[in-house]
Amino acid sequence: AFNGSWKVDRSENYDKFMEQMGINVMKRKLAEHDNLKIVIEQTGDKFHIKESSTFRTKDIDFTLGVPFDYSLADGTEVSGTWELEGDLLKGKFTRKDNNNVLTTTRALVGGELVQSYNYEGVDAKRIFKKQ
Ligand code: MYR
Repeated sequence: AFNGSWKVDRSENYDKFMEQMGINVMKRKLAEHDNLKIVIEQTGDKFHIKESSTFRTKDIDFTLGVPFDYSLADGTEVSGTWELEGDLLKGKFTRKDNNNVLTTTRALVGGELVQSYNYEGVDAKRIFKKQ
């Protein structure tokens, strides 16, 4: 159900979230307009994700419940896991530089893909439309 090509349409509180992540204002301004697109291909419990934005293109492979490494667009490295709970994808990732935890979820809401983020008490959302 998550399968498809998704393009970011709008964000909520993303600037504050990135600020909490320690990202400077110049990078935050660029990141607000990153034109993020993700292509999701799920086969059983395996996911292949193609991420593209003004910053980079990246291929990510993971299996539900199996930890993997990922670097954020600003170079911050995290390690963690996605799990499926009902219709909700739940991710829990730990920053390698300070051991703080970033949680994130993906859900389908009214035909849109809603990705929520939490880091150190700050919540944000990015909402994607199917292409
Ligand atoms: C994926 O499923 O797309 C790859 C794994 C995602 C890991 C966690 C993503 C958090 C991204 C937060 C970006 C915030 C930049 C400050």
